[in-house]
Amino acid sequence: MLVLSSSVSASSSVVSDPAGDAAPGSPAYVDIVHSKVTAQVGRDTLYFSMELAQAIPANPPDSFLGYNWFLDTIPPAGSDYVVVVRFCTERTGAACAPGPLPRWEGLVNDFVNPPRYFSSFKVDGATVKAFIDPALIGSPASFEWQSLSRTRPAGSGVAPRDFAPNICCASFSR
Ligand SMILES: [Ca+2]
Repeated sequence: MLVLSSSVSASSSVVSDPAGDAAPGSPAYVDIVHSKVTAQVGRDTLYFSMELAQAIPANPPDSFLGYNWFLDTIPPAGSDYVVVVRFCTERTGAACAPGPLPRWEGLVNDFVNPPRYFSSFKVDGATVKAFIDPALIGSPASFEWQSLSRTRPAGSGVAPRDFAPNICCASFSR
């Protein structure tokens, strides 16, 4: 089959995940059904998206929601960056940046430096979208990745609610 690429999307890494496999008691809007990384070469942008089994409420009743893509860009194996879109409230705890609550925020965490916040994200019904300057993650040509969802911050001791892929990792190259 001959494939002609005419759009800005050049390469994608897509993971499908079953509906209904999130941690028991979780809302369907943390149950991942698709997760994807796409290189938007014409814009030198990496597009991260996650589709959930149900639309995220416009005003979530949750104290916290987190949608994360863990990226392994540098050997040896292990996460070097996390792309995060999260919903922060007065009940979240200490995990979020100072500012008015509740609100959504996007950030890249490299586990060493302070988080770098970005505004190029969108919570669009059942899809969470983040558009990242590759320089924020060290401009890798390829990386391994795994996405996950949370209803409590990482430091809370509450495990992620769902993973895609369930077993680390998917491979992306641009
Ligand atoms: Ca799922």
